[in-house]
Amino acid sequence: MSEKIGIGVGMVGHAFMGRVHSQAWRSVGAFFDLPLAPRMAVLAGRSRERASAAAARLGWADVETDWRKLVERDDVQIVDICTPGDSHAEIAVAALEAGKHVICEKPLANTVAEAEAMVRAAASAPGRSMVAFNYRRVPAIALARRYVEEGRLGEIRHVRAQYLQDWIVDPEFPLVWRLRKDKAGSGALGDIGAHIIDTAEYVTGQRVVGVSALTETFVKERPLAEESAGLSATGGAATGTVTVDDAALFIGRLSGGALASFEATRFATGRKNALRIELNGSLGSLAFDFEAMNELWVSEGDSGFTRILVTEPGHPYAGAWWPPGHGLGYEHTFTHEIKDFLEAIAEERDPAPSFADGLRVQRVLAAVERSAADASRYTVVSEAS
Ligand code: 4PW
Repeated sequence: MSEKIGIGVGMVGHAFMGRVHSQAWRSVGAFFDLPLAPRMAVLAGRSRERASAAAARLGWADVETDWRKLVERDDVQIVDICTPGDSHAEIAVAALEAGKHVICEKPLANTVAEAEAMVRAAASAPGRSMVAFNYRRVPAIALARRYVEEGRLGEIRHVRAQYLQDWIVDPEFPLVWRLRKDKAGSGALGDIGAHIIDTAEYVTGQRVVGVSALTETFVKERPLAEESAGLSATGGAATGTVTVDDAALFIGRLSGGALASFEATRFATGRKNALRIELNGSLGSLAFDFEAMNELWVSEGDSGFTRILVTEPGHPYAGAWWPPGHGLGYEHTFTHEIKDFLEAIAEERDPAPSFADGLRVQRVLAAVERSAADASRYTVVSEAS
């Protein structure tokens, strides 16, 4: 074991993402030999009562009710932003200006202008910054990237990316913040579509350079949310208007010449968290589905697809955990993300994905929305009845 240097963490927000990030901060040092030892110094939440209860449960030493106080504290060197998108830019810019390192949940911001401000702040600040696209840290996805980098798939011609969920299929499911443009920026597009854009770019090493899109809001009015936790909620009798997309479909061209299709929806009945990606190259293919996240399917030559169980010590991240075949879960992707972030800070280099990577995804999201809103780009075959 090398000598550890303590580093204080302040986390803003303690809902779904706050819980899973807490788990990562708590466990990362127990499984990875890191130069920095995170101290879970302070949690910020608007209600002192709820933040204190969360801090006690999740392992944070202290509580603030104003994120600005957290950002100013001397015992905080890293600010972890786990709030809805409408506050990302303000918190991140303030934290960077205060000299902190920043990790921020995805999508980076609610608009391209906000994301640009974050990139500017990151470029002129001493702290390191990272956007939390955790699915890059699924061992099978990191292994897929290794395959592409090694040239085993040849030239990539097709990318098929989907992120399918079904938690809002019921029209009585309440209008939670993820369904409000003012809080979330966009709907399925930004919340889960952003992940498949990042995953496609990461695995292929190519950039999305153009898109053509359709979006839809299937349920336009919903009960107002009274209580919500994670992806579940209860609502009352009053209703409100859904101001984001329920589903976004788009095709795109990647910088290396691949043709890509993307589908992000929360209306894929029966699909709970199916982040899927398939690549077809001149020498082979690979396929992944998060619902079987320890598996990568690979086709080389004319063999058809065979399954690799991505739990071997030589596979990305896997060796730090359990013996082969024992498998990892959702929470480990965040532990891996925090591990990579801490290593980058210690080695004084920029972590990936950077805020600039997050801005690039933000530009794709904005292009999808522009394309979907442009009726001239949609060719009518016959009028829908
Ligand atoms: O991984 C996904 C997140 O990025 C989760 O399934 C839910 O959708 C919560 O936020 C997004």
